[in-house]
Amino acid sequence: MGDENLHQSPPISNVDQSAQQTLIRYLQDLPEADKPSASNAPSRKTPNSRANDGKPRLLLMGQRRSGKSSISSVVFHKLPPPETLYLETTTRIKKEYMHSFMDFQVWDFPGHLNYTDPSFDTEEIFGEIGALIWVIDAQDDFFDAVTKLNELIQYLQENYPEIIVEVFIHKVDGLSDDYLSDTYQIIVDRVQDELEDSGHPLGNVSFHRTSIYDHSIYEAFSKVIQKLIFEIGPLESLLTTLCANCKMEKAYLFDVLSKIYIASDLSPSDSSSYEISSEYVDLVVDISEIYGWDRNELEGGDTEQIEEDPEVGNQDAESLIVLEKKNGSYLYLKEINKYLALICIMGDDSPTDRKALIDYNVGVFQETLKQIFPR
Ligand SMILES: Nc1nc2c(ncn2[C@@H]2O[C@H](COP(=O)(O)OP(=O)(O)OP(=O)(O)O)[C@@H](O)[C@H]2O)c(=O)[nH]1
Ligand SMILES: [Mg+2]
Repeated sequence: MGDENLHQSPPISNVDQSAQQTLIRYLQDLPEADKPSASNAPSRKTPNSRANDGKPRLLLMGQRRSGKSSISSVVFHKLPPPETLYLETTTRIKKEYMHSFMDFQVWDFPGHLNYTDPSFDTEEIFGEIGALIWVIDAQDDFFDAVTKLNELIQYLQENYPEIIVEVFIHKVDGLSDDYLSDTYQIIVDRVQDELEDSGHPLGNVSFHRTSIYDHSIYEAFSKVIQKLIFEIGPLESLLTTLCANCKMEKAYLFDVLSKIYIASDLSPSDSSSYEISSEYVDLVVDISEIYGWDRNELEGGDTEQIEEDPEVGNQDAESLIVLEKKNGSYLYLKEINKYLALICIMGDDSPTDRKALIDYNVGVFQETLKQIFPR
């Protein structure tokens, strides 16, 4: 499933160039490279957060029954998609706090909420937002939803111009390819035309085709979250260098529990690579649930005790290193820390003879990442 930007968004990452070079040198087998000092460590602010508290907010808005609560439940709570049929309509804003490689919040809005109502505290809602996700039910009559979206975009551009708007053209399962591409084009054109007619700039509006019944919803969320990661530029550079050094086809850094990938190398990506990788993450999570151990207890714990106890392992994340042939390609997975896993698609030739080199480079990558996401 593809997405399309109306406008090229400005680069979000402002990480100091010398820090970026240091990170890249780390990966280029230069363990003696200077470590970025603590004072140089990238501050974890989000692009739009006026509070600069580093906790981006994702607002899920759209018409009634468009699928907002289903999206939140499936992606963040692992609700099986068919069970969303039994979700009740949302009557008040549901705020959820996600603790992961970075903390963020997801606010699920009731469909009927009217932001122009004087009782609606717009500053509280839009003042510290990371991204606004507008969900449109593509299986229903969507003209009203598009009209409301246009009004909202215009309101935001006048009052909160820095907000990123992400349009999820949702429930695309069950639609024929032709119908879907027509629907997609109609929605994009209507937004574009209305904004042009009203003299507003197109701004940062992106469109995604999504469904909770396949991987598209995770891919769309991944792209939204990536726009909120302050360190995305260096992360992508690191992954691209890793791929070049180890002859990998594609590398993804996954948030294990949500299956959102927070970065990938800069080579073109296709949905099938993401699908293979995310299914593998699922498998590993299932195995970890049986054989894994809870590392929460070790946080800030006694290092000596950890080292001595072979049952507990070491201070680093429990590492699962795998080389397995799947769908004609070898996959390599390494758990980076308790939230993140690196998955690499190795291509056709057998990477077993390069495994030591790959392990070494991935180890260096892991060390570097600790400085970006220190938890
Ligand atoms: N076919 C299909 N149905 C979906 C999808 N996502 C959600 N639904 C269905 O859409 C219906 C409405 O979903 P909700 O998540 O409750 O919608 P909502 O936007 O939260 O609705 P309100 O809380 O009333 O504003 C449910 O029956 C879901 O099963 C999807 O991707 N495909
Ligand atoms: Mg709801």
